[in-house]
Amino acid sequence: MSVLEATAFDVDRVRSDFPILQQTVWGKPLAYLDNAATTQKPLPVIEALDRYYRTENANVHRGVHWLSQRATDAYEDARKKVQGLINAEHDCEIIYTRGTTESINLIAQTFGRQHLKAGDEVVLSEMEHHSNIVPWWQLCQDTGAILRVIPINDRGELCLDDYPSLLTEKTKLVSVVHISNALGTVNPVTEIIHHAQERGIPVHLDGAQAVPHIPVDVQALGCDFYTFSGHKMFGPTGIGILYGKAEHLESMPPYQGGGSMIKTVEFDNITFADLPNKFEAGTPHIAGAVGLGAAIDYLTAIDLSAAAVYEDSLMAYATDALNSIPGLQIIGTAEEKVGVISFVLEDIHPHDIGTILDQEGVAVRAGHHCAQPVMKHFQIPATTRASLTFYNTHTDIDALTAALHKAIEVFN
Ligand code: C6P
Repeated sequence: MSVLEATAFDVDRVRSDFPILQQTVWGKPLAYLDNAATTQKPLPVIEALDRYYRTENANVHRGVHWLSQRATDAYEDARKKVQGLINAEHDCEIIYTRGTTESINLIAQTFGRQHLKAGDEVVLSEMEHHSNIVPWWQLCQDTGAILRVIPINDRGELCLDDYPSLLTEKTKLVSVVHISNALGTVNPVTEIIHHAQERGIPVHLDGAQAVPHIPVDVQALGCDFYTFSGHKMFGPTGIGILYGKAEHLESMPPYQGGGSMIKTVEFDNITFADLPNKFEAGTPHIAGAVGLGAAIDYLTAIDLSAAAVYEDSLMAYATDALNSIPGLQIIGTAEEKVGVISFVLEDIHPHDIGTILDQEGVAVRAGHHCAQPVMKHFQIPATTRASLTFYNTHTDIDALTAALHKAIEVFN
């Protein structure tokens, strides 16, 4: 990549949109490298939340009054923005949830319960986040269905050769992560979907780490379900998305019962609302949806392809910098990798590393990253994880590297 390409993205201008990044922590400039856990929020998102509560707040879909109409319009406009972002065919295929976790639980408890019986199988991978394991495990406990697992290799890539043989007439769903939060691996989802759909098996993709980094087109992918969280893509916490093909969502039972999700209620008969309301019981996170819409506007307004080129060059810089530290081993060295660098350093516990880094103003995550099977594969209890996005800088990486040298000094 040429220097020109790498500098085409104006990171200083973008950073000025994120007030939280201007802070110091323990007297040091903040180097926020925990973006896979949650991203920071740009001013337009903060202002949209403020404006919503100052000028538009009311309940949605209920009132005839002016404010309620405004709140409903804002809530539904945001749904259309999500539809545009992932190129869903219909806006009713976009269901608001609390986040990826709730979206996956919704699929498991509705579609899963409807389609799985004893002996049936759900295919996952060894690199799943617990959110894409536990709901399926719970469902298997209840139904007698079985989990089958696509293994990973020592680079942290899926062993795709083993995948087609896992697909049988017993397989009722393939549910895999698009980009791994623990390793950064970008999975070959087109191939995964192709093999499954050749056999008529639906596919869910956990897109929690993908939507903030790469363009996602659910129609081009052809996946049946796609899930992600607002807070990992510069939007508020407590709002997430379940995309499902209308044909599935229409035939699935509701997840929760309550207001807004019904057509008629009598004590001996209840009929349910049409999509998407059938899956949105109770008062939703209206401000969250509005903030998510503002985050999508923000992402659309900055040059995302220039941001991706910049992010790639920063990943390469960070990988080289960390590889040059004696005793440091990167966990997850996939050919296709985005945003995440997990590592172990000598025998220093990641929590100790994380604490020392914090003293230097460097925010990373240390632990199993809710991906214990990944840790088991690499026979380690935990990693330290630096996760990057387009507002990070070479200075952030230099601060990380310097702080790691300090950690080595402290522990030797
Ligand atoms: N990963 C991380 O630090 P929620 O919490 O519902 O917004 O997202 C859950 C989730 C599901 N799938 C993947 C791939 C994820 O990365 C996450 C969240 C955070 O890696 C918190 S554990």
